[in-house]
Amino acid sequence: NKKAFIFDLDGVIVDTAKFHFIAWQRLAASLGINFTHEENEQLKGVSRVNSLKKILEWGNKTITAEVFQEKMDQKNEEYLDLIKTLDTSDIMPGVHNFLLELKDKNQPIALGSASKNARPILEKLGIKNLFDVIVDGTNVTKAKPDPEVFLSACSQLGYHAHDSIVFEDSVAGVQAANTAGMISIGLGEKDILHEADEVFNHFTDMPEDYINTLLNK
Ligand code: B16
Ligand code: MG
Repeated sequence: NKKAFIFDLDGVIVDTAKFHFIAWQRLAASLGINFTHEENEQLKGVSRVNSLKKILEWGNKTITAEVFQEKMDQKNEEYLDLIKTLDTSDIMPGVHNFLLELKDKNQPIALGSASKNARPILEKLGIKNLFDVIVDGTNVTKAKPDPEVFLSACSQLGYHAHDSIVFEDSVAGVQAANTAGMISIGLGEKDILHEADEVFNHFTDMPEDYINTLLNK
């Protein structure tokens, strides 16, 4: 009995969401835009370019294409600076064990992230070799909630969408998994991720033998 296990990166494997938030907040401030926590929720899982478009929209602001590119670079530099010291200790609770258990059960593992920084981050965390397939922001053309990233991951693993399970912390990502016809497991708050098939605060909150439960779904 096998399934394709597909993991989002930011907010699922590692708590980089808070660093994205700080970097976007500074960027928004540099444009004279106030950026809230609620707005940040809506940017989770959303690509860099679409995130900046939304911030400008919310702030009622237009900038030239040149400045737009500058601001995207500025945000990423800020973000890279914030995540400089990431290491194994920054892996979210229970994730490492969950991945090792999957390996032990010979289950295929993929990453499905919108981030263009996914590979260097997995390397910093020391878990890149656990992934059979990595699909990230450098491989896809359509951003979440489009299912492209997850469909690409499952087909590269050689699985059907209905035999795939996605772990996501973002509304856009849960929608992408659902649209693809995959099982969606939300990591975070139930009221925000209510579209997911099941929601847990952390991997450590999953019931014992949850992997077997999932394999029998
Ligand atoms: P980057 P995920 C997403 O990663 C983040 O949730 C989102 O906040 C970020 O803007 C996006 O990646 C792009 O990231 O600027 O590093 O290319 O959650 O899909 O792993
Ligand atoms: Mg995420």
